[in-house]
Amino acid sequence: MQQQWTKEAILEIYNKPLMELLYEAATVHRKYHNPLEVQISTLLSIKTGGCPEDCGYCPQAARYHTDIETNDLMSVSQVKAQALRAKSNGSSRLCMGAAWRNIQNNDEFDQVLEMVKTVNELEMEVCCTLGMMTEDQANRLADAGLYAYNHNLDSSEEHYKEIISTREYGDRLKTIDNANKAGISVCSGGIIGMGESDADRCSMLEILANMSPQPKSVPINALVAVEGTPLEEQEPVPIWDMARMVATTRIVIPKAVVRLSAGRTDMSDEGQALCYMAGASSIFAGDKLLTTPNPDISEDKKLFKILGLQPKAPFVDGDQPVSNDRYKECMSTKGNVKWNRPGHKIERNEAAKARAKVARKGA
Ligand code: SAM
Ligand code: DTB
Ligand code: SF4
Repeated sequence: MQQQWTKEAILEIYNKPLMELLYEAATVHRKYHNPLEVQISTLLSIKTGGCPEDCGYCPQAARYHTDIETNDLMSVSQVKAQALRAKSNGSSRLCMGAAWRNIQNNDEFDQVLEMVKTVNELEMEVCCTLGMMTEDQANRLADAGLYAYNHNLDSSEEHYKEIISTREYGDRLKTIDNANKAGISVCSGGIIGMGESDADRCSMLEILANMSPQPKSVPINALVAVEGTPLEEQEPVPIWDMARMVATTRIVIPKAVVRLSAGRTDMSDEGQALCYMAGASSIFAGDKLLTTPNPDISEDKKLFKILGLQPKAPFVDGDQPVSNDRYKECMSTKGNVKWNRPGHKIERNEAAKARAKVARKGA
C-alpha cells in the first residue's frame, strides 16, 4: 500500500540538517533511478500572453504590464521544426505551453491535437500545459498521442489564495484527476519564492505525495520575478532552499522525475550540482523557458560533462502512446465547462493592474 504522508512528517524531513537531508535524498535517488541520467525537456510556448487569469507570478497575464511579445497559436509545421531542433539538441521531451485559462472545444484545440500527433511521431515524449481540461479533452489528447500533462499546484491551498483569485485549488485537482483518468502521465509541482512559508511548501508536497498514483514528474520552479507582475519585488530564492525542496520531493515522491525548472539562470554551476546531488533528474533546456531566459544548451552540456551526467532516452518510464484517429471526434456534447470564479480580489494583483493602466496611458 502507498505510504500516506502528513505535513508534519514532511516538514521534519525538510528541516533536517542539510548534509543529512542531501545524503538521504541521494540514497533514495540511487535506489529508484540511474543518478547519472537527466531527462532533458524543451519548453515551447505555442500561444504566448494575453491570458485572462490573474496568477500573480505570471508575465503572460493580460492584466499586468510586462514586456513580453504576445503570439497567437503556432502552426503545426512551426512546432514540428522546433521539436526537431530540440531533439537534435538531446531533448527527449517537448512541453508545449499555452497561455489559456482552459482548453476550449474549438479549431485551436484541433490544431493542438495535430501538434501532439506530429511530435509523438518524432519519437519524443509530448507534454502539454494548456490550463484546465475536461475528461473528454484529456481523452482526445491521449488519443492524439499525448504522453504527459503539466498542471502545477504551485503552492499550498492556503497560499494559493494569496496569489490567484480567478480560479480555485479544487479546479487544479480536478484537471489532474482528468489527466489520470485518461491514462496521461501527470506532471505537477510548484513554485518557491512567492512569500510562502516552509509549511506551505511541505503542505503542497503533502498533497502531491498522497496522490494515487503519485505524479510521474514534479517540477520545482524558483520564482522568476518579472517586472510588472505583483510578485516583481520578491527576493530571490536561496539555493539552499531549492536544494532542500528538491531533496524533500525526492524522498516523498521517490519514483518521480524531479525537475529543476524555472530560475536556473540565477544558479551557479555548483548550486545546480547540489540540486542534482539532491535528486533532481530533469531540466528544461534551451535559452528560453516560456517567456523568460534559461541557460544556453551549451552551458548545460558543459556542466553535464563536468559532472558525468548524460541525457536520458525517451519512453524509459512509460510506453510511447499510439496515436489513433479517435482524437478527431469530439466526444463532448456539453460544450465547455463553466469554471467558477471566486469573488475575492487580491490587493497586490489590483495594484499591479492599476500600475499597468497608468503605464499604458503614459505609453
Ligand atoms: N496556463 C497554463 C496553466 O496555468 O496551467 C499553462 C502555462 S503556465 C505558464 C505553467 C506554469 O508555469 C505555472 O503553473 C507556473 O508554475 C509556471 N510559471 C509561470 N510563471 C512563472 C514564473 N514567473 N516563475 C516561475 N514559474 C512560473
Ligand atoms: C513548469 O513547472 N515550469 C515551466 C513549465 N512547467 C510549463 C514554465 C516556467 C515558466 C517561467 C516563466 C516564463 O518563462 O514565462
Ligand atoms: Fe494564464 Fe497560466 Fe499564466 Fe496563469 S500561469 S496567467 S493561467 S498562462
